[in-house]
Amino acid sequence: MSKKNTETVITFGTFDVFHVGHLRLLMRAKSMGAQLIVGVSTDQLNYSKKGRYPVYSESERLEIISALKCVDAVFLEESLEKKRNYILEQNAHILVMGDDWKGKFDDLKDICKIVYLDRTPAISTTEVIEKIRL
Ligand code: C2G
Repeated sequence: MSKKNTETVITFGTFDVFHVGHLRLLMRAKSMGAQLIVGVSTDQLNYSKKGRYPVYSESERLEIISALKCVDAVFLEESLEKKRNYILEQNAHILVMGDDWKGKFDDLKDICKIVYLDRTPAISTTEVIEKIRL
């Protein structure tokens, strides 16, 4: 008899101008465990990292992500450096990130399993914004 997977998966992202690359990442993350918890980065974190605010506000992005069938819970990610605290607070067993973050969070492998998934090619929020601008 196979053992039931009861693991909690956690992932983080901005998920601005939500697209199919985001959806596929979240669906694959969910398929690795029983629950998927998503840390949605704050407007302020984006500003400090990218020098611009997201198109959709953090409350709109939270609302969209929390409505997805594959997502069980959401919270706001205020700082990239707080990942260890978030993982421990949420009792997560597996951290999933897209491979644009490959290697960046390997120092957390003492508290959870780390999996980097391939990004969906040829789609990004920046490209969608550019397409609409043209
Ligand atoms: N993604 C993907 N394929 C794409 C675009 C994005 O698989 N074509 C994945 C990213 O690799 C990431 C997730 O979707 O795992 C969210 O992407 P972003 O919103 O761009 O997240 P980012 O701003 O990189 O996250 O702690 C991380 C921060 O929250 C920032």
